[in-house]
Amino acid sequence: MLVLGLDSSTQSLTAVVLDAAAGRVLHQQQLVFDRDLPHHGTRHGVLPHPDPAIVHAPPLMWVEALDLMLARLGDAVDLARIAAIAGSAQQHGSVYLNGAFAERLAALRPDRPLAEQLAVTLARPTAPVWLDSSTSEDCRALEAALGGAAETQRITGSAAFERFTGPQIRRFARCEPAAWAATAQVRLVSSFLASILAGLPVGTDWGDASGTNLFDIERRCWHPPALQACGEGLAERLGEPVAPWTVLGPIHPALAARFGFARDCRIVAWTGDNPASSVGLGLVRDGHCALSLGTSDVLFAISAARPAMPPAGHVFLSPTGAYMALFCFANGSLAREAVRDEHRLDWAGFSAALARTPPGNAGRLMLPWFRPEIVPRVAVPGVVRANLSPGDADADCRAVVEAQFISMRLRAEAAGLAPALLHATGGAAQNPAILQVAADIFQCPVRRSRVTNTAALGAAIRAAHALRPEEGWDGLAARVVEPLLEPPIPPRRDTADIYRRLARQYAELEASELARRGG
Ligand code: XUL
Repeated sequence: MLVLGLDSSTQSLTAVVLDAAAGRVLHQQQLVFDRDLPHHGTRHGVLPHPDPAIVHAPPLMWVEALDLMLARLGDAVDLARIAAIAGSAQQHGSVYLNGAFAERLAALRPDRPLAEQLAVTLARPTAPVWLDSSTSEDCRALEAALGGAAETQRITGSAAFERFTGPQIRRFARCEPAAWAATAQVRLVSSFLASILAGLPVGTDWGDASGTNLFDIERRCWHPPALQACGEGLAERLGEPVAPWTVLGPIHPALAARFGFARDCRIVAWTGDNPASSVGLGLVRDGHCALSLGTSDVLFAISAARPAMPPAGHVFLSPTGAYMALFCFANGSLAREAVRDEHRLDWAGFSAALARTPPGNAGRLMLPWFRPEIVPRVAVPGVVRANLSPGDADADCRAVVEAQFISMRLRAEAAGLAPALLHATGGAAQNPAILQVAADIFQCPVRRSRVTNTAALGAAIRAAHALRPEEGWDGLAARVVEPLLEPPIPPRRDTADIYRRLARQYAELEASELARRGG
């Protein structure tokens, strides 16, 4: 049985074709939005804006990428053999569609580009994405409506966060009431793309619904007071949430004809990239932990019981129905790239700088806030260097990487997470020098997958599971994921004290900088 997994992330669209029976990845392919679809004018997958708090992307770019990817896949694989397609997308982003959406989807023609046919269905030309931090006012209003931040976190899994879909919808409804009135449907990036494949508007899965501040994660349904606080008639506009393993139906006949899929190829609900990645890394058991080092840096852990999270953390639902404890940092790859570029290095040069500098960087520290940060909340960007000269390229490279993992370690400790092993994924996980720093700072082994995009792999595995649930997640993880994992990178035990001290210094520096900014 062949299955296809797609991942529409911040900067690219990736496809993984999996032979689920043989447990073998047959084909992988990636489209990079800036490079392959330059006419949309994105930089790092988002539209440049003078206000760093406002970060949007064009939904038609994602549609065009899907169209192009499926066409290219058809040149490499016999798509008639694909039994099911599932997908994942960057979390939280929202797409606003008018009354023509359902009708236009139903009437899609196989001989015209998808983006051209769907352009008239957008009630808002751009979609705010997870990097957007413009909704603080809406977060406070939503928390007030739900009885405070702690109560919001208890009900929805998270306090109100700027990038979450509920506050984003509220801001749009407040600032652009006419466009909101013309909005018939709101979809997350995941459920928007799944709707196109299925040929009708489909609901958002529990995993991505957990990133909205609108979803009751215990009852697994929208929370009416949260909907009420964010926009009139939101229940109808969002549609019912669906379980992540839902088979939505067969592929749209027009898409089957356009790309050569069989008419009975199944479309499985899409989810967020982090939940999908948990499956692609084989995190199907209580206590499994991972680092995702992509545009965002994310630390997540699977838990059978609901984890108690500090205010900065989230609880999402994973594709297996378990809980996911998660912290997301906005200064991930863009911060590493900013340092690399500032010193005119390539990744080999960056790794060499890590090799030349000692663990702990002789106490040289950086707060890597190149853009607004989510954890801790930093609205106005600004990099802080302590004992660190910005001209010292080697120390600067180590400082940014150590800062990122120390910040993660501090949040993990606050949540009582003590990983015995970390799975690693994302572009930066391809760099062993960076993973060594993670192993040293967390003092546990780190293992990465040979498949760089584990969200797309996870999506493919989810497609296989939805068709044949009897094998179970453990079986799929053992057969498909385990053979792809590289040997663990062990921590250097003599760095434990160095990083215990550095973590304390970092926490003090962060606290004093936040106090200075607050005052
Ligand atoms: C998670 C988050 C990011 C996006 C990036 O809460 O905002 O990791 O999912 O794709």
